Amino acid sequence: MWWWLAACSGGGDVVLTGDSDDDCAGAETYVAGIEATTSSGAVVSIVSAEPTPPDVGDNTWIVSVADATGAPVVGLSPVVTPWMPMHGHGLAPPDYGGIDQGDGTYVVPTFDLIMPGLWEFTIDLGADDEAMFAFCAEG
Ligand SMILES: [Cu+2]
Repeated sequence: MWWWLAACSGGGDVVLTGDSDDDCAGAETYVAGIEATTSSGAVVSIVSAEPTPPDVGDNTWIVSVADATGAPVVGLSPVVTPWMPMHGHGLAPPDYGGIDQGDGTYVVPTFDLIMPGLWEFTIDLGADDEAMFAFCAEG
């Protein structure tokens, strides 16, 4: 399959077997509403993910942002950046800007996870105030 090579050429220690157990060490188990806290104390939550759990192919997320007291934060421009740490690559385009729904939720444009394995998702609220999730795309 061409995309294995396209995605991972030059990636060094690339595992191309179908056994993803080792590939996904460190992955979190996705549940709706899963939370991560940024360095400033904001709480980022993935309130819905289609498909559930995140998987190879097109994914559409809705995330929410709340402050440390739980109050919704509006007016942000959160940016989601998927990354495969074991392969040293992301996606093209690399970044997906969440669209403010005005109630503390943000719709993330569809992104296409191009291969199975461990994906990290950095969500930058601006000024490098980031939360991160890590999920296994089983494929
Ligand atoms: Cu890869």
